Amino acid sequence: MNNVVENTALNKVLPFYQCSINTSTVSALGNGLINQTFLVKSIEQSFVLQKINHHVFKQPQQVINNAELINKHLQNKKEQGQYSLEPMWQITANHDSPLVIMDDGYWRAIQFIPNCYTVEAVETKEQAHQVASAFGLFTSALSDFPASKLDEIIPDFHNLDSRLAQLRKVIENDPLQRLSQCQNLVDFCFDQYAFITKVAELVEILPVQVTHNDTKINNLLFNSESKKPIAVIDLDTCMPGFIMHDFGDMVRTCCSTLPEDGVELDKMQIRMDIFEALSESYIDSFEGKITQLEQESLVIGAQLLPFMIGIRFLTDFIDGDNYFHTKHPAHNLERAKNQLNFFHLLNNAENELTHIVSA
Ligand code: GN1
Ligand code: MG
Repeated sequence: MNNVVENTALNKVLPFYQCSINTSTVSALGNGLINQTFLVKSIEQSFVLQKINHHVFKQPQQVINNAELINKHLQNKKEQGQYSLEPMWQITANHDSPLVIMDDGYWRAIQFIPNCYTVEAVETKEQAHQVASAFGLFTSALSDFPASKLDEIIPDFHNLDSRLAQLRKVIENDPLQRLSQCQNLVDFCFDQYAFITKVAELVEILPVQVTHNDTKINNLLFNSESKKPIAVIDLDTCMPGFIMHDFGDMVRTCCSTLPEDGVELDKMQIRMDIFEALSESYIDSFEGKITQLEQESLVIGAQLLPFMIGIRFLTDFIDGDNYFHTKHPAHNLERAKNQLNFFHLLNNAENELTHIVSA
């Protein structure tokens, strides 16, 4: 999918925030695969401007509402000394709403916190501890939030059976005749009966929590002086879910020696020291509120997220790259191979992972 925003669109949307393209500088921000994000800087103000991908987020107003509800809850917790990070507020535009609806789609702005930076990849154990603590604190602070108040932004987002059903459907149509390039990967996915059954049984009995569902290190803001996380960002996929999803996505994005689209698969390994740090700090951040079953589910979550996202990349490849931004025609296929290979490595290492999580 293409990732271009015209200047004319920016020209129309910026006046909603009391600025214009002539009085501000606008630069692309981050590497998201779905939304388009910009940093807008003028003499008076700086803010983050985002064009919401409404093919993915079909009800942008719900995305905005969920973020407001979550922020208010986090702010209350912070005032009670029970949340040490910052909420990330959306900015109310000229017409008194954080959502701006334009001819070309949906826009919103988010506060910009100065003296902060984001990190693209975990380098050190210390960073892994920080990632796990921050996302753990976030879910822990939301543990008494009435999850039913949140809209389910993308139904069945982390539902393995639905993701497999989407793959099944797309291979029946095979619109670009790409199946022949990836039949072995498709077979690999459907051959995982034992794992698929294990997940189906587990999701029936795990407690539901408000989870973030996109727990990469680049969804944290770090303070330039303390070098510590000060906020969890990108609340777009916050929904009722299971903590194994958040832990699994951290493992998926922090513990591989390759980035998610890296192609030198023979060089891929699990960074066990990073896994150990994630596991220790994530469990600790719940201060005893995590159940035995949830703790045990973390290893399955670690295997599940690369598996599920591998299936999603593969589905999008066969479908013709309609969902994720891609840079070349094989990009989704390379991502799928990478993620399914990581799943395979995590399966082989199951005993070691289980030992670490239960230590
Ligand atoms: C998407 O755009 P970004 O990076 O925030 C996707 C996640 C995937 C991720 C893979 C709404 O997130 O689920 O893990 O790409 N978000 C959505 O890089 O589908
Ligand atoms: Mg995201």
